[in-house]
Amino acid sequence: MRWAIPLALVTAAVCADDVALTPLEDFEDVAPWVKGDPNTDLTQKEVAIAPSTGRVHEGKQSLAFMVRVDWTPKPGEEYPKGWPMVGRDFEEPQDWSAFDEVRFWLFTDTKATIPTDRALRCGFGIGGEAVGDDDWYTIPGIKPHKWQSISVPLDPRRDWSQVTNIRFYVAEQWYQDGDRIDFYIDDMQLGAHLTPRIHELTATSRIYPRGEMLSIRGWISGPFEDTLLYVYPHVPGVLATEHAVPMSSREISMDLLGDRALGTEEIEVAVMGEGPGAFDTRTVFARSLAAGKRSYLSLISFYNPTLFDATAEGLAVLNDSAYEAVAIRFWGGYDTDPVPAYDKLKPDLERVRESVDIDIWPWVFSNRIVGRAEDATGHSTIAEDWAPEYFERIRTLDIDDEAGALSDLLTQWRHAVRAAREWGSPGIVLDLETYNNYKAYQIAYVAERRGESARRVIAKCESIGADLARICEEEYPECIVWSLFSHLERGVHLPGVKTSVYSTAGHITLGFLKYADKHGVPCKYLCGGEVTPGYYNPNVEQLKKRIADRDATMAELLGRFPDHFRLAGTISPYHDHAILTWWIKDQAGDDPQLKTIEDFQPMFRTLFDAYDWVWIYASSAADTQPYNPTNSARYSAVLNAALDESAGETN
Ligand SMILES: [Ca+2]
Ligand SMILES: [Ca+2]
Repeated sequence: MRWAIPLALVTAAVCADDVALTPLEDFEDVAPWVKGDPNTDLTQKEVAIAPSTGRVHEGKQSLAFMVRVDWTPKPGEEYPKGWPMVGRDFEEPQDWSAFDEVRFWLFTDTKATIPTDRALRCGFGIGGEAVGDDDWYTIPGIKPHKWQSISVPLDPRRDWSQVTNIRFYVAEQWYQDGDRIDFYIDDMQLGAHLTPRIHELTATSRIYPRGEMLSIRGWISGPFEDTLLYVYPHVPGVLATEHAVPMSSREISMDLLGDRALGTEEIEVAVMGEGPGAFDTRTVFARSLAAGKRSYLSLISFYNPTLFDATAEGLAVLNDSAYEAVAIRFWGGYDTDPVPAYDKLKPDLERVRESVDIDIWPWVFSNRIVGRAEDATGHSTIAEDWAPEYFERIRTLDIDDEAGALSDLLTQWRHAVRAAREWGSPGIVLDLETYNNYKAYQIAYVAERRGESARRVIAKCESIGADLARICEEEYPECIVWSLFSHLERGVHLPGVKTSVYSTAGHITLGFLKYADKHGVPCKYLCGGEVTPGYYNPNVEQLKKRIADRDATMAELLGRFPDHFRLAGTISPYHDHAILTWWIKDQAGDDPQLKTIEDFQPMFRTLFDAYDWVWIYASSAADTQPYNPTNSARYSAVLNAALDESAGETN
């Protein structure tokens, strides 16, 4: 094997994990290190720095970075909760392009609780620039009172040939007022990987026409010369075929075209040299979409009638529309009436089923269990005189059914699932928006308000999700649950909880998926996409970027629940940009690229290529009026053209 090891590394020490280390900073002279943010404030009273001979990992001294959190506003200070910082500038730019990581030793001395998500960040400035907002590295797993070896990866997509500074900072708001934290830093080294490693890997087929291709993107660290990238698309029940390409840079870029991508559920990537055995392997979930398949299109809108006011006359326009489905509210998001017995609904169920030819999906709101609080931030449509007694009884979120709201929700859910089965509908729509109080999404807020641990709130939310899945199992096992959003895009870390923490809605989703998986219920759960790709994107490029980003962030959970978890897409189109108001006006601005409904055809096409299920959110903010026959015909013409194109049904 011939590795192109840079000359600088010839004398470097090779440590056990296949990394050659070169000294960078031993802190035996701390004169180059200064406190404060050179761009804003060098005085920072919250910070002191000093050489330390008491806590040393190497040589005679280390650097002490001492932070005294102080939220009290001071004269002339713009931000009382500031960003205590320490750093050094190099006299000459340093060439780090041969290296893959920076290592150092860290000793943290404090009586304060060290936040588990963010406690200390570090970054490196290039070409005289400050560290970019996206380039800060959050040092994970900091423990007090011991020396820890820290490794900061150097992003292989960046040019590291002109490094000009090193910075460390904390944000005062990560801590509590009055907290004292002393960080000791010693023995910084540059590390070069002796063998290639996979730094990042994503795969998606969704941003291309159906069946066309699957793209694999990513980066390796370490040497790329003389390496081959092996890609194995895993198609269930089929022996994996391999595709190999030599690496010509650290960037992974491989496209599997047509048949080679068909039916793929997972991509395994291996970085190989000339010898046997892989240097590194990684598997990423990537389901390729079937060619020639037509997306299932639903209209989910507050223009839709409810179970109790829907009429054949009102719904007739949908019979000739592009929609295969419509969502009907059984009870509104703010409904507090006693839930009727199922038999009482029967006349309405029969009348509505006979009123329209397309699929009807019952639509249920989990806001029923969200309490109203003085400090609530709720949906802006909540009226002043809106009946509060029911919701004021609820302690933030009725996870223990103390107010009976959870029982009411589960009864509504059971009725709706049963109705979907009796109607012959594919499933039901779940709206997890906490309209009464957006703070009720936060596990920490709910835990604090209820005086319970975060872990207990998470377990209770997951138990609600499990109840929803169990009711599907009992009433309609094949039911598709189409959530408007799943809230599984991004997990955070909370003190005392080892795994990723999502919102309360996210944990209801997770509870559903876990139950369905464990009990082999043949139901499915669709993440609707209200969060990503979101209702509004300004153009196809932005929409495709968000679709690819979503694949990257969701791959792990899609791979964990391959039989149950699916992605759906959404969009909130409009026919006249000049009449936009409210949130959609805020996003589109005065001169959007998308001006008329006809301009949306490539947007629709992109969504239909990306997802087997797509819903149109017809908003009142765009005065869409989907039940106006003229509007319906105009929207449907564009939607049908895009559906035909995506399914390959055009001539
Ligand atoms: Ca030292
Ligand atoms: Ca301060």
